[in-house]
Amino acid sequence: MKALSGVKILDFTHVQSGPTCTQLLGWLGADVIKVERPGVGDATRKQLVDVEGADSLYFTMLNHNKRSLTLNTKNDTGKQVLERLIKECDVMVENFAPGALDRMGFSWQRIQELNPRMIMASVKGFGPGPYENCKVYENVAQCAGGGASTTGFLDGPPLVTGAQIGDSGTGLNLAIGIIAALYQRTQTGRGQKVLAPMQDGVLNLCRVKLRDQQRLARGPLKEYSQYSEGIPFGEATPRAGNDSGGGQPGRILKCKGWETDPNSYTYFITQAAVWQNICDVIGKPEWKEDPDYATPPARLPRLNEIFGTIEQWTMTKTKYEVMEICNPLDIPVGPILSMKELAEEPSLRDSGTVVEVDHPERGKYLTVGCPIKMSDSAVEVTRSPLLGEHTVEILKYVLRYSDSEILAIKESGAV
Ligand code: CAO
Repeated sequence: MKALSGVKILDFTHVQSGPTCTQLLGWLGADVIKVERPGVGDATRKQLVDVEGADSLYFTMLNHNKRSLTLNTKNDTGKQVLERLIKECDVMVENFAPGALDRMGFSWQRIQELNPRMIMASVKGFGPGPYENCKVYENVAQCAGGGASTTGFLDGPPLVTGAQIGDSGTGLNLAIGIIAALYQRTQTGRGQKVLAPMQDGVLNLCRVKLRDQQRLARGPLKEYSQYSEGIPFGEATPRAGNDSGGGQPGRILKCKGWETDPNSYTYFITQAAVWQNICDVIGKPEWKEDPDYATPPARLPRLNEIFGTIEQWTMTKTKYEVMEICNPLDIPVGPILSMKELAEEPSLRDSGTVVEVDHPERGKYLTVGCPIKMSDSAVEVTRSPLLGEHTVEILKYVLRYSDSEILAIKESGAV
């Protein structure tokens, strides 16, 4: 028994945003049936290929715990099979370009006629408005949602982040919407439409920058480095480098070995509550009582000097030593961990956050496991399906077609 046992998902998703959502639902126990175009499949199967002839890591890492059914939904027989799937499933998830489902003949109205309990969940690049018909990929969403304009350094161009907040972030929003709609359906008996636009998802994650946009109207943002550097603010929330987005100033500081190791850095937060400990650790006990340093407001115009002094200390330690010294003193610090270090970290393997999976075409590989841990719904990560691996199984046991009907479906070219 898993949290979503018994829930059937008609998974029409591709690339990253939608598959993130359905993979999470699969981890939580739903039966996820991924519908793919015969002979082609999800485009990511063959993108960024590293093992010739095998599904790419891009695909496998987004499609665990799913079954694959090939179906040409533009073929008449294929449409009939899709109708049966819609009647059979609880949730349909898609992230096609705007209008693609309508063009296929499956508008929301038609889906409701076929199954009034159906929850129809979509990722789109934009919500209603001037850009609603646009196709969108991750970095477009990061740019249009406020992420890029507020990321990077003041003297450089806008930057996108490696965290896939537009795709994977929006996929998570969609999953929350679906689970809420499933709960509401237990009261109303009706399905509903769930929409998660990528621009909305990114902006939602950038809320502290919208906060700062409004604070800017009332004066300079004193916790930003540019304030202590005397650089005037413009009209919009500026890029803030590695400044902390909260009320406790923080920076990325060099650690021992930074000259050769690009990740020999630590994040260091000068939390007000532990200022005394910080002064002792960095060898500046006199700052504890000095009115120029003793209080958070007094420190704001001096952040460059303060972090410069702290960095003189962190440069004498490795990023791990900084952790070991600061953690017992309650000083919040964090090492900059590389992907290599994360992949090799035993505790992340133990917790199921990084998982090794075996695949018939590519052998063993690493993937991320479920980031949510539940005491009564354990997650086992199972490998992604090969294209059409479960077509016959689904036609026979989920849709209850007879052997002769399955033969006819195959002969029609629908699967
Ligand atoms: N059988 C028959 N046709 C199928 C099919 C199937 N099983 N599955 C898909 N198709 C068809 C669609 O109906 C569509 O046909 P039309 O153009 O004739 O309507 C066609 O395949 C292509 O679909 P698409 O437009 O969604 O795909 P694309 O590669 O051109 O665009 C993307 C990809 C991601 C830009 C677009 O889907 C999109 O904007 N999605 C919404 C936003 C989103 O999720 N973006 C994140 C992607 S991850 O970075």
